[in-house]
Amino acid sequence: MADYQNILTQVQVRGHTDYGVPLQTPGDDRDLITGHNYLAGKLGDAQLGPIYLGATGVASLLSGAIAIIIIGLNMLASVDWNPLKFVFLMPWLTLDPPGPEYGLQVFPPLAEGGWWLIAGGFLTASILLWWIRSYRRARALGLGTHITWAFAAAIWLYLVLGFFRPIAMGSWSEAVPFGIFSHLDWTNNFSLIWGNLFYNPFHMLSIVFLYGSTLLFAMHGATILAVGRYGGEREIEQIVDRGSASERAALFWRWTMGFNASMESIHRWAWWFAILCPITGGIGILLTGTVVENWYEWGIANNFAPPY
Ligand code: 07D
Ligand code: 07D
Repeated sequence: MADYQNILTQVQVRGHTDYGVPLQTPGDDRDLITGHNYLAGKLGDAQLGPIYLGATGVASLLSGAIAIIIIGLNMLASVDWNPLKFVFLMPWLTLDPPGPEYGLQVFPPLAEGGWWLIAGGFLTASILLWWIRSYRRARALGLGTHITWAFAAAIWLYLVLGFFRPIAMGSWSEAVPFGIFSHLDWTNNFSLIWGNLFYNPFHMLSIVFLYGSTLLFAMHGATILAVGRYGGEREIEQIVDRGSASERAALFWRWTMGFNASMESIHRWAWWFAILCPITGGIGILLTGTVVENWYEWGIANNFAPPY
């Protein structure tokens, strides 16, 4: 019998089709289409489905598809409808927001940012509908809504970048373009225009939580894998057991650094680090150009940037 089951072991998590627990909300019937896939079983559970679409799921996918089609057609038009160029030049293609002359105008000419606004509207609707879907699915299963609120943290940064800050600055031209390299150029220019984002304390905090998240994820993932041979993936139920994987994992960290997170608190640490990355980041972006014009000069004025 296999004693633990995870990536890179030869064990496939594959049993009889499992349709899941009965739903707690009446009328929430599920699609019963399921299947099994060998490659999926290499990475996680081999069972695919049943997937729940529902009204918000369908509406979200539809809005997302409209956004992608609008972006794609605009990109295709920019290479004279040449499908080969569309594929090979993809990283350089872009759909830009309206220029500064249009301010916050709701209907700028389509070719001069109008399509960007429409695509952005559909993309935002799609993301918000997906958020509602994640909330409702969690509730239907009787779960907490931690995943939904973590997603909301990412949506906060997305909305600051493309909606709240442009409104605060009085121009859609402040928003991020839709494009692979164009959004990198935007990011670089943003830092240059507003005096070096490195001196923005909220960019610093966001980096702290970004790096911290990877560190915590590595520590926790590694710890559980290391005690997998003692059934460590049963984390919570072992919390008070002696001699268990859980106790060994805790002792490892107390031996090496004097302190251990508990089996429950490590997940809270990870959750807070992850959500604080885009939360602090969004605050930093919102302050830029609205409250602080130049982060380097702000750093000098506050005695932490070097006045060369
Ligand atoms: C691995 C989960 C899967 C998600 C993936 C992304 C799209 C976009 C759209 C062609 C970790 C799917 C991508 C649907 C296709 C068109 C029009 C998540 C995983 C695989 N960025 N960014 C990328 C987005 C911003 C920055 C890559 C989105 C800000 C830097 C990808 C947003 C700033 C670098 C991408 C967004 C910024 C990237 C890989 C939204 C500051 C890179 C992302 C909606 C935060 C990296 C060429 C990834 C890269 C990269 C998507 C916003 C900076 C295209 C959807 C404006 C510095 N970004 N980004 O793996 O390789 O995320 O770029 O806000 O170096 Mg970005
Ligand atoms: C983008 C949240 C929104 C995404 C959502 C997902 C879809 C598609 C589809 C899966 C990522 C929607 C998904 C639509 C799904 C499929 C199929 C989260 C997003 C809702 N920086 N920087 C950060 C570093 C510099 C700049 C954060 C490091 C330079 C700007 C992060 C360095 C300049 C902004 C970070 C560095 C600069 C940032 C992003 C080093 C450029 C931001 C956190 C070592 C020259 C953003 C306050 C995040 C921010 C941001 C890291 C350097 C510019 C911590 C490590 C100085 C303009 N930077 N940066 O989670 O919040 O993003 O800043 O040099 O806006 Mg930076």
